[in-house]
Amino acid sequence: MTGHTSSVLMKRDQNHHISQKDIASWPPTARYTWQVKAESRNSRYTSLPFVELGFRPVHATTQGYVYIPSVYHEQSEPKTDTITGIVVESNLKLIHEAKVDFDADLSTYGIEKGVLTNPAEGEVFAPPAMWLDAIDLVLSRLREAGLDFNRVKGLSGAGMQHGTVFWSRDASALLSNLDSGKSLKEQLETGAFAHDMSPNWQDASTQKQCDAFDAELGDAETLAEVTGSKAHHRFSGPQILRYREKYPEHYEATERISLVSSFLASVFLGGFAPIDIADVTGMNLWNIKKGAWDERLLALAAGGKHGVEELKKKLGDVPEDGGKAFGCISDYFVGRYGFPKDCQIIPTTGDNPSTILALPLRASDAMVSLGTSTTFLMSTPQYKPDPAYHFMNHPTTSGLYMFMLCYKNGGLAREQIRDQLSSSKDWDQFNSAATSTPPLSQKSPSDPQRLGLYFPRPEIVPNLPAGQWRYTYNPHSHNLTATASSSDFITDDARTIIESQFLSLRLRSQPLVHSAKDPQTGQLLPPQPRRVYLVGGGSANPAIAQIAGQVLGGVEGVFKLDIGGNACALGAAYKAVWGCERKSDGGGYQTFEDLIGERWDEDGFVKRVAEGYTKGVFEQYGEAVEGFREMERVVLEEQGRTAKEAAATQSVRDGNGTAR
Ligand code: XUL
Repeated sequence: MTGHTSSVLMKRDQNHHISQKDIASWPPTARYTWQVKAESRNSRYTSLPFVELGFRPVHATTQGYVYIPSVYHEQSEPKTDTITGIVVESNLKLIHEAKVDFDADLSTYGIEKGVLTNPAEGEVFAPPAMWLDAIDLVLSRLREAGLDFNRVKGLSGAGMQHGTVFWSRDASALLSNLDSGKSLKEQLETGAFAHDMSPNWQDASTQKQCDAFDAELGDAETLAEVTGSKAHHRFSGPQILRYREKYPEHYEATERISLVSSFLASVFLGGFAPIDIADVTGMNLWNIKKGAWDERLLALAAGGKHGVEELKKKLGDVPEDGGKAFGCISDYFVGRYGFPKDCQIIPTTGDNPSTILALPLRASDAMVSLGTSTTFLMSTPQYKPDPAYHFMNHPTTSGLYMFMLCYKNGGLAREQIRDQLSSSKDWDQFNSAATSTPPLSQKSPSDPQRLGLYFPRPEIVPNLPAGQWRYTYNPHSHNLTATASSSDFITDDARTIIESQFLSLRLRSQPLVHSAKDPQTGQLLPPQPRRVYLVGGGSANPAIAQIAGQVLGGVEGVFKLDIGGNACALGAAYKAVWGCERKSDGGGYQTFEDLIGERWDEDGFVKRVAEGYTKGVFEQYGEAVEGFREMERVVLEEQGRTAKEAAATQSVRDGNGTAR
């Protein structure tokens, strides 16, 4: 932003400033129409579009006029079996929340944890028709919860990343002519899809296609350099390639391919919505530096150069601006629920990009989502791709990237140890075992450090089969010794498993963090995150929070988002607030971080739950990172993984990318 801009509410056709006092005196049920005008350095009252104000907001501020619902796949525990609608005011306060649990509410689809499986081929998928039912159901639950849809000024959402939805050639006409007297499913299920299932992020059916993707650009490193990630089973590029090979007629009959996020936006828009600028980087098809589809990878997915244009058409254009509305809501939702006709559809994004929008995350802040799986997210201006993890475009802010580590083993692995400790599945027992064991089980500095890997499910980071491994590491001699077989459980495992999960995060995020001054003493501290934010089910556990701070550090400490709802949904709602209310001064738009930062109620929204950097302990874990890296390498080699995969346990490579 170049010039200073402030917005005021203006009564329509009158140059009359509305003050906080005026707003407070409005009767709550009256209907008002106001215009937002901008005072900027160069021009008075010119640049902002007209904004209708419906009923007086509950907590009115001079900017308080937007109510946002967000529909998404839940980020925290478990990940793919719910859809939630939340509503926030423009001051970011959560006012409504409703949930649909696929297994409990939509069991007629025969799903388990929200998905269907075909184990013989490693397939995991879900019917988009079920999501249509879930959208109608969650909106009717919001209505039951008292939401007046007429107040909703904008809507965004988040969808499970990587999943693809294949629309038919009739879909566009069907989407734009929906009858609000009938359900979405009734009208779309039979004609709108070229294929009735959508692959899920847990799908593992595409090894052959992944090998082809890695090989297409030379190797996994180059693919990661170009697209932000090496080939992954769940990524849409390999999934589209397999879909075309397995169902050639369905591919042929596909007019448009959406991600789950753009599927949501398309339904709300009543027409095909573009794929979002962050979610497109979870496909292995988008050239991040060029900001365009990579034609070599499109040709691979499409079966040759001749198919590139057709596939490009199926995928559509990807707008750079994650805040610019796609248009107004479909009449279906106006008629059925009472949304205002001009309710704006703001680009929807993936569940992980949405999660980093749940707070004004600063560079060097880390977010750890502790659900069934674990994800580690950072917002960073550095582009340092590596096959071991993901770099994605930031959903709102050009020049920033999202760094992500995604583990399949998280909560489930901790629960397994908890259950070995306590037949009554008691977390207190697990926590007291974890906190009474000294760091790395070292009773004295000369003791070796105890390390382990605990994977009840095959892991992505590193690429290992299910199993448990335990070692000791001597940081002085660098000796690593296998100590026990997988069945040898001891009480120390409660601590070792938490340490193991955080050591893996520390190992891989090392090159993205920097030295900073201790706010109390002014002393320069070793490189570490400024803050560690915990979200998701595991964030409520004090033992996990304490060990997170000891291993990862955190100049200002470890924090928990304490705002109800959950991070992924809130991020989507905040994105809608930003899209609807960001100011423009002609030279650009107010950034997401600035807008949310201004409205962010630090004391109300986050809670400091544990110490971060602790001198001595942090350095002790620094030594353990070396042993941990070596342990992963040895186990990978033992399991017959390639030397390259073993080398991928190294921390991120140096090298600067170009910001988009
Ligand atoms: C990220 C990933 C998962 C899904 C879960 O790459 O696959 O986090 O987004 O919803």
